[in-house]
Amino acid sequence: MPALRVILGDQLSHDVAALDGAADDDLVVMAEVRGEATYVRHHQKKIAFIFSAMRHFAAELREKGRQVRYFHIEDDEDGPHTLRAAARKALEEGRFDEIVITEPGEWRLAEDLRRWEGDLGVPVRVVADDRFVCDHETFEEWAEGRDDLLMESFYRMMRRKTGLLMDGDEPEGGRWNYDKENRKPAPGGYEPPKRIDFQPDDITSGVLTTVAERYGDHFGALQPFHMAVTRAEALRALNAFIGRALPEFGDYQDAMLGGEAYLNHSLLSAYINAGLLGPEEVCEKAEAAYRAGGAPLNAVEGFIRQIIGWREYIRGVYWLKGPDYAKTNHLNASGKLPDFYWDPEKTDMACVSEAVRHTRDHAYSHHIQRLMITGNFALLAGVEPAEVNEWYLIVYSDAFEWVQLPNTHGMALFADGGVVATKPYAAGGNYINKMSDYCKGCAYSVKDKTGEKACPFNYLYWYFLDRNEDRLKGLRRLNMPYNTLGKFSVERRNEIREDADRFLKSIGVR
Ligand code: FAD
Ligand code: DLZ
Ligand code: SF4
Repeated sequence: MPALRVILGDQLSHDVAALDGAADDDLVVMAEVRGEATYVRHHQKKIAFIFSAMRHFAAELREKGRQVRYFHIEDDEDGPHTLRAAARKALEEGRFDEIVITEPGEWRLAEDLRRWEGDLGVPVRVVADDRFVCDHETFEEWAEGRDDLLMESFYRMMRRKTGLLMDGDEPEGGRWNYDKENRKPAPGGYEPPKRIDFQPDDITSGVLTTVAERYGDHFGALQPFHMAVTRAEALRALNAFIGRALPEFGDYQDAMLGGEAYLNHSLLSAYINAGLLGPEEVCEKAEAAYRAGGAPLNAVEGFIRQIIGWREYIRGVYWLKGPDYAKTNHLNASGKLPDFYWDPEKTDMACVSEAVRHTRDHAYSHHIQRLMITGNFALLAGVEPAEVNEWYLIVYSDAFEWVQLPNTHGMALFADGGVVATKPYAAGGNYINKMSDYCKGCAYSVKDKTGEKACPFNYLYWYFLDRNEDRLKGLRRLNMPYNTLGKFSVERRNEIREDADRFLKSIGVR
């Protein structure tokens, strides 16, 4: 008897493991379901991207001769509301002797899958997701017995494993990491490369109408919609990035510029995470550009490190630590997420307003905005990790829990007590002023350290160190700021506490 082969919304790769060895009479099941579209109130653009990419992928499967049972969200009144219910409905419509599914990217669905066999009455075969460079066993072996899970050592293992940017056994150019060269602010008048605006076809237009009707009250701008929704389009986006933006990707990786959402970033995360592009093919193209003299080593190494280093490492941590990871709250943060995370007009902080505006308009903001603006602010303000995690899962088109959670909970909030980061990524206004042009147009003064007009990042930074002294003072990499704080007078410390308290109350964190 044939098998049911279930493909999830982020498994849109023609070589996905659930399709390995598929017979002609096997049935592929894909389902747009309200359970997935609303378990958190995803950004409208994120839902549109996933539904449109799913519909295009199903059409491609049919063109290749596969039989596909596709559940559309428009038929949701009478249709299944969960992925398990979709599988049940497909089973009722034919005779199948097993379900094959690629392991999902979230604990929530992995746990649900454990109930499928008993509930549906057919064997369920869950196959490993081999679209990653590092499998679970390799990551566990690497992590075993280590005092700390330093990304850099994991990354070197991945370089050796893939052979990317290797010169025999040595790293290309003699160094593993060129990060020091990748911290330049963008010069005044810098014009970032142009991006391809993909125009919605009939399928995407239909999805946009449906999303507007059903999820129009979710956060974010649905229009204009210019994302790639097929592998062919994603490949065009990749090639355009390699040709236009990669050469200066390294230089301006940490930079921020008013009005510029993308700078030299690749915008490929949503496509890689959904399965339209493979992580290794992306890195191979970047390496080929370097070998052909089209991009410098600092840019290409920096880019490849993000993918075979950070991305694989983050996934490893998610599965290694398990569902309890999200329950940690090392800094005991309990504040409420300020309203301005949902509305950029509700804050006078130019940097935060800009990051939230990009997030609202594009379901995207680049790494430094996520880490050093919205993440840093939530860290300094002491917002409860669960609220921050949910925000990040909702607002970005590339957000799936396996990648969102360790980045937010660990890297940005230090809520895991230092699994992912060796110290909190906390910074005051000086850092933001150095790496951006935001402060020039801000209602606050980055030079002022205390008082009504002072940049809130300034006093919140010291207040953060002050209130977490017991938990953080022993960290070697915080010796310098704690030495400085130690020299502050009692009056100055009190002034910082008063400013912070006043400000946090005014924005509803307390
Ligand atoms: P580029 O800057 O061009 O980087 C190239 C690629 O490297 C990305 O496409 C991505 O695949 C990978 N990458 C880079 N950094 C990371 C990282 N830290 N973890 C995993 N992959 C990385 N990334 C997500 O894919 N989904 C998320 O939900 C997500 N949430 C984040 C939350 C916070 C608080 C932070 C600090 C980072 C988060 N990231 C997340 C990582 C990173 O910010 C995004 O991958 C990146 O901004 C995507 O834009 P890009 O494709 O232009 O990336
Ligand atoms: C994020 C998402 C959304 C919005 N909708 C669907 C859907 O309707 N059907 C589906 O199969 N997947 C969807 N996804 C992705 C899943 O929620 C989930 O995040 C991933 O499959 C986990 O790896
Ligand atoms: Fe942000 Fe402070 Fe600069 Fe304003 S002054 S943009 S709040 S860092």
